[in-house]
Amino acid sequence: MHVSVYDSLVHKQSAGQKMLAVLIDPDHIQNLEESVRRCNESGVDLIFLGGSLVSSGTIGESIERIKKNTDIPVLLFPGDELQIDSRADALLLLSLISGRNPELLIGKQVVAAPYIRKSGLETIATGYMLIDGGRITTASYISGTVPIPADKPEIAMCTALAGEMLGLKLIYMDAGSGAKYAMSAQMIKAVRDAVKIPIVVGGGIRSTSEAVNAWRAGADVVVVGNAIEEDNTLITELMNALQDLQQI
Ligand code: 1GP
Repeated sequence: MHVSVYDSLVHKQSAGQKMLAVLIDPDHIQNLEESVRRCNESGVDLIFLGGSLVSSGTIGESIERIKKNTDIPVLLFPGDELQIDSRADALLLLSLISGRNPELLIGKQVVAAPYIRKSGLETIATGYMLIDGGRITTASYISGTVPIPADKPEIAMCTALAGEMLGLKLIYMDAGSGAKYAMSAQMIKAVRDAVKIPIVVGGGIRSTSEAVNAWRAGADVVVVGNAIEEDNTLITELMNALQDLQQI
C-alpha cells in the first residue's frame, strides 16, 4: 500500500520520533552525490529541494541525481512555480502566512494550481513563517515581507494557530537561509504549544546543539542547508545527535 509522505511524517510525529531534513539548493551544493550518499547512510528522513533563486541546472535534473543514490523522499521547497517537477515525491505548497504579500499568500498558488494538479504531485499545504534571524535573508528580501520579530513568540503563535484553523497541514518556521541566529527555543515552544500539526524549523542551524535545541523545543523536523553545503560530515553528526536524543 502506498503511504503518502505526509502520512508517514504524521506517523513519526505521533510516535514521538524527531526528524532531520537536509535542504539541497541546486545552485549551492558542491558535491550533491556525496551529500546524498551521506544522507542515505546516516538515515536522514527527508530531503528538501529548492531555493529562493534557482538559476543553474534544473530541479528535475537534481531530483534524478538524488534518486540515483537514495530512496529518501524528496520534497520540493519551491522558491517559485518554476520549481515544480513531478519527479519529486511531494510538494510543500507554501503560503507565506507571516507576510502580507497577497501574491505569496494566494496569488502564486492560484497560477500554479492547475499545473500542480497535472503533475500528480502529493501536496502538503504549508504555513510558511519567516522569523527574524538577525539579518535580511534572501527569503524576506525576495518576498518583500517583514519577518516576525524574534522576541514576539505570541505573534508566531497566533499566526500558526490561524494557519492550522484554516486547514494548513504543516507549519514551517524559517529564520531564512544563512540566518545569523537560529530560532530561540521560546519561539518554537510557543508555536508547539498552540498547534498539533507537524512543525518544521530551519534557518541558521549550524551545529548539533542548535538542532537539539530546536527538537527539544518542539520541532518535529529540523532543516539544515547552508552548514551542510559547507561540510557534509555534519549530516552524520546531526543524525548521531538525533539518535542520542531519542534514547533519552
Ligand atoms: C532555509 O530553513 C532553511 O529556508 C535552511 O536554512 O540554509 O540556514 O540551514 P540554512
